[in-house]
Amino acid sequence: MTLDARSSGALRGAAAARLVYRKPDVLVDRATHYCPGCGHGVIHRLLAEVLTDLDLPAHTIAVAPVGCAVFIYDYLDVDFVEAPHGRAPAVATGIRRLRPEAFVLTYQGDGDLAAIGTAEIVHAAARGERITAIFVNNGIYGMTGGQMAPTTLLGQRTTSSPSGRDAGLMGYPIRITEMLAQLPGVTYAARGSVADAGSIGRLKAMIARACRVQIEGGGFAIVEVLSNCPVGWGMTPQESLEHLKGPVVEAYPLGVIVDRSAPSTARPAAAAPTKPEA
Ligand SMILES: Cc1ncc(C[n+]2csc(CCOP(=O)(O)OP(=O)(O)O)c2C)c(N)n1
Ligand code: SF4
Ligand SMILES: [Mg+2]
Repeated sequence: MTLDARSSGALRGAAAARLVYRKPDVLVDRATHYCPGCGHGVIHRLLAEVLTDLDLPAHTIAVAPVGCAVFIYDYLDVDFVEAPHGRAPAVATGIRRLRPEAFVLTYQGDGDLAAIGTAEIVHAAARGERITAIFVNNGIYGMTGGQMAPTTLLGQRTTSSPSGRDAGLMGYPIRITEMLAQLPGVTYAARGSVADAGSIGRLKAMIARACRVQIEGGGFAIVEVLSNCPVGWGMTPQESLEHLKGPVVEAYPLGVIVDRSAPSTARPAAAAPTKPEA
């Protein structure tokens, strides 16, 4: 084959090439510190995609958590403020008040949001703060060595419940997103999962909805993400995804819990009766 024939073949191949995925610029091109198979990286990528799709990166002020995702500010190229553990909603409230035009995003784990910061998240939701909260429920305190969290399943072994979580001694798991959803200040609350491709697609739609609620002037919006912590759960990444799809989803049902931004499904009011013609 001549050089000309080879290069024209390459050109035809190039013309036929179809772009199927492009890494959003806001997702920084570096290796993460997460353990192999950890769900945090998937959630970061979805956030990068949604922020890009909605043209939000330049307007975003995000609040970083304490926990395994503490270095999220190294992976997403948006402005960040680091909050003490549990205090992201309070820090986000301050940002909201000072920068009413900003897109305000919080990212917290379950130890962070559902234990150490219970008061902050409840009151931010009750006030209907116009923020978008990402709540990563991996059922454990990942960063500090796998201690029990409020979300830990009954019977689950952790480093602080080595014989398994016993309701009599340690209480029941908390479905905090359902609790928050009762508050009228909460415009949108949903729970998704990173267990498989289909779930990840649905989760992306939930994150996009929670961001749009803020853009459209709604109140507090939260997406709980059921995520895996293979190291803290003592499982391989594959086993942890199966566990996520089974017992975890059974305890924490997936779907939209409340959407007060949705157009009313009530039938339009009937037209006022008119006086019959004489
Ligand atoms: C007020 C306070 N209490 C405790 C800690 C210690 N601490 C740091 S990370 C962490 C657990 C984080 O768990 P989680 O929020 O679920 O995040 P994950 O690592 O599981 O993603 C704890 C207890 C702290 N830094 N500050
Ligand atoms: S300890 Fe768990 S949550 Fe933390 S990086 Fe490792 S797998 Fe992820
Ligand atoms: Mg956790």
